[in-house]
Amino acid sequence: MLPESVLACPARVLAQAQRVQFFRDGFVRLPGFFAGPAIARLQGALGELIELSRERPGNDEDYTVAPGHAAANPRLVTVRRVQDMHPAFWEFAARSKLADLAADLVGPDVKFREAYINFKRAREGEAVSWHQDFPFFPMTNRAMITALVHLDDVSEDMGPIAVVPGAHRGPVFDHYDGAGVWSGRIAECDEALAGVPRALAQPGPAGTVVIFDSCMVHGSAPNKTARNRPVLIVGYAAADAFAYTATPPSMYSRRTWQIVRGRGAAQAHFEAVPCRVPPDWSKQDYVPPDWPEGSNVLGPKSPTTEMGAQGIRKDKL
Ligand SMILES: O=C(O)CCC(=O)C(=O)O
Repeated sequence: MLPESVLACPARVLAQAQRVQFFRDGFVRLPGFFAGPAIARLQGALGELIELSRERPGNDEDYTVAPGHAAANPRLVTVRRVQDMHPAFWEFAARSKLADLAADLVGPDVKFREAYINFKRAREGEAVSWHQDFPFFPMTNRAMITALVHLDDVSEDMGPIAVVPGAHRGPVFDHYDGAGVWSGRIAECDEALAGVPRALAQPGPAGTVVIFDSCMVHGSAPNKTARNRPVLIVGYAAADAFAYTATPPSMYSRRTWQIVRGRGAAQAHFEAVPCRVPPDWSKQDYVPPDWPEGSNVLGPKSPTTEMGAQGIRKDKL
């Protein structure tokens, strides 16, 4: 759906002015969108995933850990596919008002893309390079969005997500380096054109949601504080947006592209979004290890894993 058609559908959780703002600026920030109990449930689930990580000695398909990670001292960088790791995260991604928010921005038929948590540990959590999401998994149209949910209070000096207002209306930048190798980031020489100097950090209390367009230029600074910055990242797309390249194995789950609002699409909607295609993710790592903290280093492939009765993956029970 094009923005005019989305805006013509009744809003579920946003004011119409906020939807208009989203299409104009490419993002919207909703301080404290989720109240205490919803965030407390996610924090509890996160605590369980941290406990599970004590049994994981190093990087694997679910966890990326920092050097020194040990059972006695979990040092997590990223937990992937949290929708499969704990039922609270799937419930949140599929049944909470986050999916309604997605429907307000991509149209009533919404599919789930992925969910993961970036920790950005106290004093150690590094910057995330400037990038756009679209070139990682290009779609037949641009109605794909990413929501960051603050699982704790995030101040300016904790490395909150930063976005460049209006950058989604500019070009999709090359995410390869000068030698033609995938870098997963906008080249430094393109940063000014991408508007990076105008980027605005998006701090906020726990429960804040920052949601942005797939072509938004975004990144984040290091965490300079003594507190961790756990953020849940959930991606959605319009039902009629179809990926035209392989789904990265590090993202794949049986829930990838599952409809969470409305109905599936009988036809793809096509919109020209010129974009250099990413590498074939079925054959190479999602992002090279030179990304900060190796936070997207690919673990062993595990495309599907059966779920146990509690919704926690069987290999974790
Ligand atoms: O954790 C962050 O600050 C940014 C996350 C992000 O942009 C990503 O994972 O693509």
